[in-house]
Amino acid sequence: MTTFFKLFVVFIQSFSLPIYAQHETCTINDGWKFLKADCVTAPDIAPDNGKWDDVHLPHTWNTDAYTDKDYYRGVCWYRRTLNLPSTWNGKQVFLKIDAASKAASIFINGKEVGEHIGGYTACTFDITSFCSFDSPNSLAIRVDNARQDVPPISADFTFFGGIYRDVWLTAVPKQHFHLTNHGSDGIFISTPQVSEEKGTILIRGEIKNDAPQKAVLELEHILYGPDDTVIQTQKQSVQIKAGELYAFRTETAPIAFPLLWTPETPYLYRIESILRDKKTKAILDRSNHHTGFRWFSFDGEQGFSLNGKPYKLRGICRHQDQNPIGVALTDEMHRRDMKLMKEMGANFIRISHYPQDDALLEQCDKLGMLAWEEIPIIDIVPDTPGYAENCERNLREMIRQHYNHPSIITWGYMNEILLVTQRRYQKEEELKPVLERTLALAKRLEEVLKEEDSTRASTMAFHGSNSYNEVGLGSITDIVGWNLYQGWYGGDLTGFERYLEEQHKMYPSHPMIVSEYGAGSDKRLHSLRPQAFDFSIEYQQKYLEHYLPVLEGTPYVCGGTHWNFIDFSSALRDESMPRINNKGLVYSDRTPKDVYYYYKAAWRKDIPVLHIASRDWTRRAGIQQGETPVMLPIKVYTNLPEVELFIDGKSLGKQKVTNYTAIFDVPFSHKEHYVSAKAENREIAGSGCIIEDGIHLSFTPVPAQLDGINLRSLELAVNVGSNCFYTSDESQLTWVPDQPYTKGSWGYVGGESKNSQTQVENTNDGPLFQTLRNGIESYCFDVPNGVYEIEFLFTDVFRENAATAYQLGRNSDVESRENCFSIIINDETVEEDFSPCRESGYFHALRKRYNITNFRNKIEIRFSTRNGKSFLNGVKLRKLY
Ligand code: L9D
Ligand code: CA
Repeated sequence: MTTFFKLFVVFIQSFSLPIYAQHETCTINDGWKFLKADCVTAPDIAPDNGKWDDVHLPHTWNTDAYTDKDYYRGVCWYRRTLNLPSTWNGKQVFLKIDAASKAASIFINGKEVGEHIGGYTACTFDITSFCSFDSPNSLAIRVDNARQDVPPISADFTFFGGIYRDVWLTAVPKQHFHLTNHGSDGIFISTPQVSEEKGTILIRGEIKNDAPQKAVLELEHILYGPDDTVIQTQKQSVQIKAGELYAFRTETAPIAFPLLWTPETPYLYRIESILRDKKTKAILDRSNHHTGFRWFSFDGEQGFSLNGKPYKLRGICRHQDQNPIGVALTDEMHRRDMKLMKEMGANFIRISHYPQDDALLEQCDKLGMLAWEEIPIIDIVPDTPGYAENCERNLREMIRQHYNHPSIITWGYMNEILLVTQRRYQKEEELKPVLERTLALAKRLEEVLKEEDSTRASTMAFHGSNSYNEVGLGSITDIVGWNLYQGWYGGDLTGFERYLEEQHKMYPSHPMIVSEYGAGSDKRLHSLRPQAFDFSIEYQQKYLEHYLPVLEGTPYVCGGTHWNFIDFSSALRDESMPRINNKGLVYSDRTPKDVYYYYKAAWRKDIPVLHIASRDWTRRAGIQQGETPVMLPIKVYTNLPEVELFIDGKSLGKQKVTNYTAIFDVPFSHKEHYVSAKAENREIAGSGCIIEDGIHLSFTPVPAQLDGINLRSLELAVNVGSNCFYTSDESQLTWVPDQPYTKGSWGYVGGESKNSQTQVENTNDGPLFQTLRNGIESYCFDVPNGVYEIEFLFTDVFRENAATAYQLGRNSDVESRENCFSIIINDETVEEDFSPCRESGYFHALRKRYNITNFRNKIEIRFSTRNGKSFLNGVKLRKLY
C-alpha cells in the first residue's frame, strides 16, 4: 500500500465514514519532492532524486532569510504522487492549498489545472477531470515568491516562499456544497438580528450538481446551542439541473435571549448543514460552522463598544514566523501563540499584515479574541499591471474564507501606504499619479469590502503623518488606524498622546485605533539609563509603560495593537539583531520578555500576576565606589497593590504599586544573589494568599577606583560609546557602559557617542561594535604600575549603506569618510597611521591586543588623528603582573 492510501484508510477508519457517502477530506502534507529552481519539465518528468529534496509541508525555502538580506526570491517546484482510492471514482475531487507564497500553478499528469495568485489566502481546484483513479497521478506545483504584481511588494517583513500551510484532498458526491468559491467552503453565516433579547442566524450558500442529470435533494440545517443541544432544524427541498449551482438562503426563527459571544464568554452556536438525496435519504455532503451572537460599534468619541457596552480593545499585532523554520508553522504552533496572547489578557488581535492560518482564526472564536484581518498592501501602490486586480481578488478571498468567524470585527487593506510613496516621489508632479492610483485602489477595495461584507468595519493603518487625511485616505474607511512610534524612531514619548489629541481635535468623528506602537529590545543589552533606540530591554519597558496607560486612559481611542507579538523575520533589517525586528513581547521562540508580564499585570484582573524584571539579566555588573555594596534598581510587575522585596531572604520593605510597577533599590555584592518578591493577594483569590516570584542573579562589581587588589581578577570590559551593559552570548562576559574619565578612576576623554545600526561582520557580538565614541581624544585608566593587557575593539561604520530603509522618520546621519589615526599608550606609539577599515574592511569587527608596562600609575591611551576622525568601539583591560 502506498503511504497515501494507508493514511487514507486510517482516516476513513478513525472517522468510520461510510465509504460511498458524503464528504471525505484529508491532508496531503507528506511525501513531497522539492526543487529550489525553475524546471520546465517538472510537470511531466518524474523528479531526479539527486536534485530534488524530500520535504513535507508546511515548508518554506526561505530559512536563508535569517542570514541573507538577499534571500531567494524566484520559482521553485513541489511534486508528489497521488494515488486516489478507486472508491473516489465517480466522485468529485478537489485540491485545496491553504497557502503557497506568492503564486502557485498546479499541474496534474502534465496538464495545468490552474493558477492561484496571492501568498496568504487559500485556493481550491476541482481536479476530477485531470485524475486517474486506477493509476498513480503526478501532482506538480510551481511556486513563485518573486512576483511584483502580487502584494506585498515592499514591507518590513520577509516574503517567505513555499507551500507553508496544509494541502488537502477532498472527495464528495456529485451533489455537494460549492467548494470553488474563492477558497471558501461555500457557506456563509451571519446574524442579521442580534440583541440581548433575540437573535437570528442567516445561512447562505450554494449547492453544485456535477452530475449529468438533474438532482432532487433535501437541505437541512440543524442549529445547536453552546451546550450542543439542538435548538432548531430547518429543511427544504432542492432541485438542481445538471451542472448547475443552486443558491440557498435561510434565516432561523428568532432565538430568545441568546448567549452573547465576547472574549470573556466566547459562546459559540453551531450550524450543521446536511445535504441528502431526497429519495434515498443518503447523506451527500455535510458541513459544520460556528457562529456567535455579538454586535459592536466604533465611535469617534466613545471608542469601541461590544454588545452595547464600552469595551477597550487590548490588542497585539502578530506575524506568523519563527526562527529557524520561517513561516512553516504547524497548526499547534499557531494555537500556542493564541494561548499565549490570551494568557496575557489580550482581547484583540491585528492579524498583520496578511491573512493567516485557519487554525489561528478558529482559536480566536473559541478562546475569545476579537480580530482585525487584512491584506498586505504596504508602503506604496505600484503601477504594475494586474496589481490592483490581484489585491481585489485577495480581499474577496480573505473575506469569504474567514467570513464565518464571529471574532472578526474589521477587515483592513492598506498599511502605511504613503511611507515609501512619499519617500520615493518628492516632486509634486511625480507624486500626483501615485496618489491618484492609491486613492483609486482604496476606493475600489472599500466598495468590494462592503459588497462582500456589510457587517464588519473597514480599516487602514497609517504612519504618524497627517498627510493621509490631507490626500483623502483618512475618510475612506470606517476606522483609522495609527502606527505611532514617538520616542522610538524619533520625537519623545509624550509625542504619542499629543498626536492622538491633535488627531482627535481635527477629526473628532473618526474612530481611531492605535494599530501599532513598539520598541525593539535585545536581551544582551541592559541599561540603567535606557534611551530610545538603544535596544535595551529596559527601554522597551519604559516605552510601553508610557504608552499603555495612555491607551487605557483615552476613551476616544478604541484601543491599541502592540507591534509585534513576536520578534519576527525582516531580512532587510539591520539592527541589534540583523534580519530580525525585535519589537516582540515574546522572543522568536515565544519565551516571554518582561513586558509581556507588564501587559499581563495590566490586563488580567482574574489571576494574580507577579514578575521580577529584568528576567534575562542574570549576570549583572555595576560600578562600585570603595567597598560599599552597589545599589541597583529592581523592578517588579504586578497587578497587586503592594509588594515586598527580599535579597537573600532579607526584606527591603514594601512598596505601593503604581502603573503595575514597583521599583526597589537593592544592594548588590560580589556573589550570587537570590532576589524574591512577595505580595499578598486579597483582591483576587481570597485573603491571606501569598504570591511569590524569585530569580538568581550573579553580580560582579566594577571598581570605580582601580587598585592592585581589585584588579587582580578583574576583566574590565567597557562598551565604549554606549549607555548599555552588553553580555556576550559566547563568552558570558559583561561589558559595562562607558563613562567620562575622572581623576582616580577610568573613562573616555572627548568625542561623542554614536549608535550606528548596521550589521557588523566577523563577530556575533554586533551590538558591542555598533556603538562607539566618535572623535575620541583619549581613554584613561588610573591604575597602579604593572604589566597590563589592553584590547581595543573597532568597527569603521562611516560609510553609507542601506541600513536605514525601515527606520521610520529616523534621519540617517551617515558620514562617509576615511578614518586614519595613531594610537599612543603612555607616549609609546603602538599604531602609526592606523585605519581599522583598511585592516578589516568597513562594518567588520576588529580586535587588537597589546601588552604594556605601566610605570606612571596611569595608563593613558591617546588617539591622534591623521584623516577623518579617531574612534573606539570597546576597550578591555586586564592586569597581568
Ligand atoms: C510599521 C513599522 C514597523 C513595521 C511594520 C509597519 C516597525 N515600521 O514592522 O510593518 O507597519 O517595526 O518599524 O508601522
Ligand atoms: Ca561599543
